[in-house]
Amino acid sequence: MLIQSPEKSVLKEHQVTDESVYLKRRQLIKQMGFFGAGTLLSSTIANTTNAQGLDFFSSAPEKTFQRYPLTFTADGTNNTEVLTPEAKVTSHNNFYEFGIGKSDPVNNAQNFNIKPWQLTISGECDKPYTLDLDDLTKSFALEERIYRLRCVEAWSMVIPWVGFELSKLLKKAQPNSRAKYIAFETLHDPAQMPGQASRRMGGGIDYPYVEGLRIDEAMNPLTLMSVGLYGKTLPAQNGAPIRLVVPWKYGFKSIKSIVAIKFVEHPPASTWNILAPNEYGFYANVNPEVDHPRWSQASERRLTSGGLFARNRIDTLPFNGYGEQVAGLYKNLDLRKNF
Ligand SMILES: Nc1nc2c(c(=O)[nH]1)N[C@H]1C(S)=C(S)[C@@H](COP(=O)(O)O)O[C@H]1N2
Ligand SMILES: [Mo]
Repeated sequence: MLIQSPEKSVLKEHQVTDESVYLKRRQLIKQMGFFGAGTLLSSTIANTTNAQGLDFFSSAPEKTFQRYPLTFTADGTNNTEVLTPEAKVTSHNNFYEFGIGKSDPVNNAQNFNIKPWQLTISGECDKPYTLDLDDLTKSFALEERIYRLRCVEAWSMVIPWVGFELSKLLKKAQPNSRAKYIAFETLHDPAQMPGQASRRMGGGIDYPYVEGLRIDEAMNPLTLMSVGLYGKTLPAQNGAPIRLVVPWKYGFKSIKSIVAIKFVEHPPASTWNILAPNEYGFYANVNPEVDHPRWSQASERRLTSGGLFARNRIDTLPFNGYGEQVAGLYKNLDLRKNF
C-alpha cells in the first residue's frame, strides 16, 4: 500500500485566502471568553486556546490541533483555495435522515440527542471494542485538516475539519487477514430522525444509511474520522458526533453519525449504490471524465461567500485534487467500470 504523509498536500496557512473569516471568528470567540487553557492551533496562527464552554473538546487530552492544509489545484497556477464560510457549511447539507432539502438538516436536527452514543468496532479483528461519546474525542489525538468536499451533485466546499485518521481507530482493533473491507452504519432512530420515520421525507432510502471502503482506502492517511469543524464540535446537521470524511470521493461516501464500523471480507453495501446502482458506484472516486448519467462531472460549483450571482464554476479535478496521495490505490482498476 502506498502511504504518503499528509504533509505532501501542504498548502501553507497564508495560502488559504479566506482564512480571515475563520480567524476573525476565532478572535471573536476568544473575546467572548469561550477559550480557556490549551492550544487550539499550533504553528502559524497565534495561539488561541481551547473552549471551556465546549466540553466535547475541553475534555480531550490532546489540545494541540495541527492544520493539514490543501494541495494546490493541479494546473499549478497560484490559485488559492477559499474556505467555505461556516454558516454555509452548517446550513447547506445533505443528511436525508433529517429531510431531503438542503436546509432540512439544519432545521430538523437541532434537538438531535447524541447522549448516550456508542460506536462499536467489530467484525474480522482480534480486539473489537466500543467507544462512548467521551471516548470519541479522547482516544485519539485531534488534528485540524482543511479538505475539499465534492458532492456528486456537482457542488463543493472547503471545510476545516477536526478529527483523527480512521487508520488509528482501525489498527487498535487489530484486524485479521480476512478484513478486506470496512462497513459503516449510521444511527437508526426514527423517533429522532424524521426522514427514517417517513419514506417521503427520507427520500425513499431504506435506513440505516450504510457505506463501505476497501481496507487500503480506509487506512489511507487522508481518510478522516471527523468530530468537529471550524474548531468546534460537529453540528448535528454535519453528522454529530462522529462522521467519515473521504476527500477524494464523492460526498455520499462520507457517512454521518456513525454507530458501527465493521471489518468484513466482502464488499459491503452502500446506500446510494443500492438505490441507483447505475448512477452511484461503490468506489465513487471524484472523476471529471466519468459523467453521472444525468449530468456532467467535469466542473463544479464552489460554495464560497459569493452572492447569489457569483458563478464560482471551477473544473473538477481527478480524485478531487488528491491524486498524488491516492491514485496509486487504483493502479489496476478501470475507473470507468468501477465508478
Ligand atoms: N447518514 C448520512 N450520511 C451522509 C448523507 C446522508 O444523507 N445520510 N449524505 C451524504 C452526502 S450526499 C454528502 S454530500 C455529505 C454532506 O456532508 P455535509 O452536509 O457535512 O456537507 O454527507 C454524506 N453523508
Ligand atoms: Mo452528496
